[in-house]
Amino acid sequence: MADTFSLQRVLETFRSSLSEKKEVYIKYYIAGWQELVAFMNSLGNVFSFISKDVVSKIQILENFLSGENGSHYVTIQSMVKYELENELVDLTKRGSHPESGCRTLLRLHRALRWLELFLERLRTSTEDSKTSVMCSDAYNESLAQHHPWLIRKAVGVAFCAIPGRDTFFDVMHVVALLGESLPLIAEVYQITEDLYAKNNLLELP
Ligand code: 1PX
Repeated sequence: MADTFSLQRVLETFRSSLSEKKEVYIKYYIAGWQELVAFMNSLGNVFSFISKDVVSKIQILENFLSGENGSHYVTIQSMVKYELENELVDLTKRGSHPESGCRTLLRLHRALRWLELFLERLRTSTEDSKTSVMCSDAYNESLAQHHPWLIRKAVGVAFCAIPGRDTFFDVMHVVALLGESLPLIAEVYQITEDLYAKNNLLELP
């Protein structure tokens, strides 16, 4: 399965997620995540607790998108507006909307930052760099701040099973593409980050 992964496809999917007005289409945003999940699954069972969580979050967003209010879930911008205006978000503690689109997407958004940091490390790494170290450094700098101790421990175990640098480059095919995909992922991340910051949504429970 690993050889069917292409960073090119991830790149194209995230590129399609940006509208001309720099809004982010949820349909393509989650499609990008689906590609990443497929890749993670190919790495082995150690990662399945991580990919299960991503899959369940993708599913929540897909359900909104195909549901009766789907038209409000076309972009991240329209989702935020709709859910806030209709009080569909638990803002400070979990209550009647524990699985809002806003809080669900926020989890993926934070993980996108991990990906950005990891790929940047991979891009600038040298032959003797260790992927497990790049992974955990990127994790400590991003997602770890939002995870309790037990999850951080489990994640630490998974990191030990990460394939080496050569495997990553083999699987990703085009090293040069990293330079191209990073700014794009960073842009999607930054647009979402600014939107969430403007609406005070960065700490949703
Ligand atoms: C070319 C390289 C591609 C690598 C692709 C791999 C993409 C991995 C993305 C990981 C996404 C993790 C999403 C986590 C979302 C989350 O924070 N969920 C937690 C909170 O959710 P809740 O609903 O309870 O508020 C949840 O508790 C998470 C549990 C699972 C642990 C997540 C650990 C993430 C570590 C990221 C490192 C992945 C290593 C992949 C190896 C390539």
